[in-house]
Amino acid sequence: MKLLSSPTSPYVRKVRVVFIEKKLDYQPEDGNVWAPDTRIQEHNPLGKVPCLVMDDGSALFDSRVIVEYLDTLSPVGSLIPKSGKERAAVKCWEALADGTLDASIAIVMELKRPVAQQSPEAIERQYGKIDAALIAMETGLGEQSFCMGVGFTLADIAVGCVLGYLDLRFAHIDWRSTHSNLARLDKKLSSRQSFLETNPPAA
Ligand code: GSF
Repeated sequence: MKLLSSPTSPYVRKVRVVFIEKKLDYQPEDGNVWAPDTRIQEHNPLGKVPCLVMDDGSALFDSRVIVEYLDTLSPVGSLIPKSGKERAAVKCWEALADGTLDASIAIVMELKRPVAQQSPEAIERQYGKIDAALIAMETGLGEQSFCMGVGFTLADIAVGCVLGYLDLRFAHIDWRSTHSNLARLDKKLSSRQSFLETNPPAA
């Protein structure tokens, strides 16, 4: 399997962490989907990474679909509960985390526009989503060892990728000083081989 990726994408990192946690092999293929000569749309019409290209040439996207598929490939370290409310709760954690990434990237993209075309209101609205999501994660995690309680799941991976992305692109947000539960989780995740191996390069 080939993973069309980029070095700093937090959605890509989520998939790479799952590959490593599940002890599954893959070939990373880093690229720049913004480059004029990108060929990403040969595999993902949406033009986005991550995109998993299977040995038969078929493609899977987006990151949620890919990680759900990877979790079925190996009995090693199940990351998503098989059914019911527990499964839905893990995927809701992932939706909360990915939505925080969506808001973060929306700000990054808005700030790339010429200043005269930037919308402070649009940026503020996205920051509001990030702030509310961090509070929800902090509260949901609480004093527990992991997001879902005692066991490590995809929820922790998704949240960990958000925290790492905030450190990469939003170093001015001192989330650790106001979200001590998340700071504890981040410290714990950062020592896992899967997070060590996928640390994004400095901005
Ligand atoms: C989001 C992927 C995405 O926005 C997922 O995989 O979960 N819902 C999707 N990827 C960005 C790179 S990055 O900012 O992480 C991407 O490929 N953007 C290119 C574009 O044309 O939007």
